[in-house]
Amino acid sequence: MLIKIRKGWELPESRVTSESNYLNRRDILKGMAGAGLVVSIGASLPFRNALADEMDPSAGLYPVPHNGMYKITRPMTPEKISTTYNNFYEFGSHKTIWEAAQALPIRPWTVRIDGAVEKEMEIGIDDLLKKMPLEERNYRHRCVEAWSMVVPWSGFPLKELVKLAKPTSKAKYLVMHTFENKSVAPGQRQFWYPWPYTEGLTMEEATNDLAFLVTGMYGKPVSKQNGAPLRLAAPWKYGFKSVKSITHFTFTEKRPVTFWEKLNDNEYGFWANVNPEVPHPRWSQATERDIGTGEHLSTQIFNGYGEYVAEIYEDIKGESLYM
Ligand SMILES: Nc1nc2c(c(=O)[nH]1)N[C@H]1C(S)=C(S)[C@@H](COP(=O)(O)O)O[C@H]1N2
Ligand SMILES: [Mo]
Repeated sequence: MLIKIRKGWELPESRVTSESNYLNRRDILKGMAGAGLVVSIGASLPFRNALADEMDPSAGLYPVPHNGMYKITRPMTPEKISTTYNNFYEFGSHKTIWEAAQALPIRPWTVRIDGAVEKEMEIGIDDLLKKMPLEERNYRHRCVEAWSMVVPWSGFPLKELVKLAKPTSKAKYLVMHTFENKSVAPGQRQFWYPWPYTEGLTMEEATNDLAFLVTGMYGKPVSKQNGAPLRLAAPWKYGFKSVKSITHFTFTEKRPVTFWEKLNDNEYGFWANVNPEVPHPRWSQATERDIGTGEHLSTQIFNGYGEYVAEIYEDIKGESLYM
């Protein structure tokens, strides 16, 4: 295992606060690697075992430099919770899909970029990773179901992918699709869902600094259940916008109808910006439960990221911006 030593300025806030699971596991792994124990002990770790990390060809890229711009005042969610309490309907409609998701093959993984771009392209995930400036950011994540977490994601700004794609003036939206593979994803055999999972952002949203493509978490490659090898984090919007395991980006003139919108446009819209004052038709959005601490917290407008994104919406009239 390639171990990089961080410089002082790269230290994440979690080192100085309390994310003990994150730190302990890393230190333990380093110790094990030194003692040549990774393979034998790794295979028995319950969640994301060291063996899997070793086999991911991107493992040596992490940890990446920490970007401390996005401050978090809550404890980091322990890795064993954020990797075992998930929404990923391709693998089932309950929270414990982490084991089923291990069936997803994540290499080779080709990403297609097409639509209103200068030149359509296909690029392998490891070649894409080489071209992109990887960094770590601690982000809050707020699910529309009123639970939330704080995760140290690694990845690169979505706007860097937009730059690579060179969209034409016709591009108004960036649409993102998840893989389609019924043989490994039992949920995709349920024909009443509008597969593939599809999400979209306006170009202004996609090129906002906050929009982030995740390739890692907790200083390692992102787990399959959390959307390996490439997922979105759009932390000012409800979690369902943050599409996992992306294989296809397409730039369009027309607004896409997204997965949840197709299923129920009364409850899940295109915009889905977090707002404590706009209830879901079946429940309040005023508070949220932190899945790490169990605490109930007041939900913030734009999930607390208004300083970065509120101005995007100032001139948009007649749209349901908060559902
Ligand atoms: N492809 C795909 N992406 C998805 C989902 C899904 O079911 N399929 N669920 C979404 C929802 S509702 C949430 S809250 C987040 C959950 O991300 P997490 O499991 O990393 O917490 O993923 C989002 N991305
Ligand atoms: Mo969600």
